[in-house]
This record gives sequence, structure tokens and C-alpha cells, in this order.
Amino acid sequence: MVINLEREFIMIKPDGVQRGIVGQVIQRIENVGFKIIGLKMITVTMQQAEEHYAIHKGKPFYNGLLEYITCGPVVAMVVEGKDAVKITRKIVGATNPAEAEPGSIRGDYALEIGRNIIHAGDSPENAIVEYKIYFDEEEFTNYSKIDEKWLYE
Ligand code: IDP
Ligand code: MG
Repeated sequence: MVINLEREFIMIKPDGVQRGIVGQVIQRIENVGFKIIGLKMITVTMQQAEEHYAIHKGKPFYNGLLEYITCGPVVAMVVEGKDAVKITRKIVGATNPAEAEPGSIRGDYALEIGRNIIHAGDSPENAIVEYKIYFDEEEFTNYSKIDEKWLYE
């Protein structure tokens, strides 16, 4: 029934929490039918931030990015569903909110690239690498959602 079931790692960044839009962001992820299997509020440590954003080390915005992501609580989550990475990235929108489409989270809620509300893994492989920084596999819940038979052909 379920083809290409993937896991995606998502994080509502400190600005999303401070601006009081956690519920609205999670709503958009739930709306398409993804199943939340892990969800928690944490404050990212500098060590976790360095691991998460290792690929950006050396870029001009790197230090500011570490400061941003560690400056307050975030909401980290893992969702599961068909094409979860591709579809989540569409819901999230372009990295720069100025270029993000209206209707996307960044297009609707943000103005600047350095305060863009939400993170989402850019490939199924990276999503796994990233969620392992923040979650132990045992923290994930294993359940069936009642809408699955209507979401999938
Ligand atoms: P993504 O979050 O859409 O995957 P990446 O290019 O992987 O975008 O960049 C990671 C994060 O680094 C962005 O979401 C944003 O918070 C920050 N960032 C990227 N480019 C810039 C920049 O030019 N200035 C400030 N922050 C940036
Ligand atoms: Mg990225």
C-alpha cells in the first residue's frame, strides 16, 4: 500500500517558537497527512548545532547560524510518510523567505534568510543523519493512523 515511505527531520527554529507559530507550522505538516513519530521541545547545544550544520562550516553566515539555532528552545520532530522529504521541503519553501512561494511556511511567515523559521532535511539520507543528532530511535512511537487507508492508494 505505502510506496516510498520516508522519514523527514523537521525543526521549528527559535524564531518560530518565539513568534508563537509552533501550532500553525505543525498543522501544515499534519494537514498533508504525515504521521508524527517523534516530537519534543529542546534547546540545541553548541555541539549539536556544529554537527547539524557541519556542511556550512567556513561560510560567512556559519557563526551567526550557530548562534541563532542555539539561542532559545526549538521544536524537533520526525515525520513519516510517502515522499516525506520532497513534500516537506515544498511545504517549507525556499531557504530565502524573499524567494519562497506564498503558501509555503517561509513564504508566509518570514522575511529574512537568517530568520527563516524552520529546518527540514534535504534528502532522506541527511534526514536520518540529522534526526540521530537529536533523537534516539527508542523515542519514536510506532502506531497506525486511522487516515492511512484514505491517504494511500
Ligand atoms: P535550508 O535550511 O533551506 O536547507 P541551507 O542552505 O542548508 O538551507 O542553509 C541552512 C540554514 O542556514 C538556512 O536555513 C538559514 O537559516 C541559514 N542560512 C543559509 N544561508 C544564509 C545566509 O546567506 N545568511 C544567513 N543565514 C543563512
Ligand atoms: Mg539545508
